[in-house]
Amino acid sequence: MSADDPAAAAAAIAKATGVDSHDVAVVLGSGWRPAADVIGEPDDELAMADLPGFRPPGVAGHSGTVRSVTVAERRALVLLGRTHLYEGHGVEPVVHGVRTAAAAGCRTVVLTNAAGGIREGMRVGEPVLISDHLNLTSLSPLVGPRFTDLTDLYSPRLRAIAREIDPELSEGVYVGLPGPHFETPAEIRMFRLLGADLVGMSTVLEAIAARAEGVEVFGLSLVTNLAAGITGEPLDHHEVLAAGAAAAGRMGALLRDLIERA
Ligand code: 6GU
Repeated sequence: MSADDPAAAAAAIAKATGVDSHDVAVVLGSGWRPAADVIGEPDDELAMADLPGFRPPGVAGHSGTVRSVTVAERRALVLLGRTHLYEGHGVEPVVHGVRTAAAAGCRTVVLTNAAGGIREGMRVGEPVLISDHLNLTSLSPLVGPRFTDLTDLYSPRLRAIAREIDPELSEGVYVGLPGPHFETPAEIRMFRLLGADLVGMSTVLEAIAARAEGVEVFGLSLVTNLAAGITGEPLDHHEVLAAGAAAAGRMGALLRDLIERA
């Protein structure tokens, strides 16, 4: 086992928490930090810096810890922060959290993110279930002849459970881009023509890596701003954090109930 092997990180988590196997992992994206406390009090909280293969995230709104949280009969790993492609370390660190979760026993991964809303009528602060994605990073986390099927990548079963919990939830297609720049208004018009509803800089590679591990994937975007050219206002990372703080209660409760029923 090499030092950056996800199995090494899973072993470190098992040792630090005294828990052999976790059930569900939740990756909290930009602005989602305030939802963490609503999921539940952590039994343990570990610094990503102390776990093999993790790169502490450098973005505001990402704190870089892994919590072990008991939710009813389930034990969840909550990753506060993720590594993005735009940090420049390649694909491996981007999917390390998801692979570690799989190695730690998780059969379900919940991927959350902050997204720009493309679809007409979307509002800032609106949560949207990811129904499918367009991977426009031009990359794959898989190497070699691993011809992985991505049909129903975002679990219809878990989406149905989420809509039972929160019947107001809509669904949308998420475009994943490398960033770190936002899109031009012309690009947003193109994505709309391609059937996209949401745009962001994460999630798609993690979802593919999770599928390849046989893990059920659930994706949830928080619309933190309307995509370029829709309002005429420039885009700014601070509105991402503000929208997250405002939606934290509703989002944390949804995640908690979903973990319980996943
Ligand atoms: Cl508008 N674009 C991208 N690429 N990522 C975002 C976003 C927009 N809003 C939040 N994250």
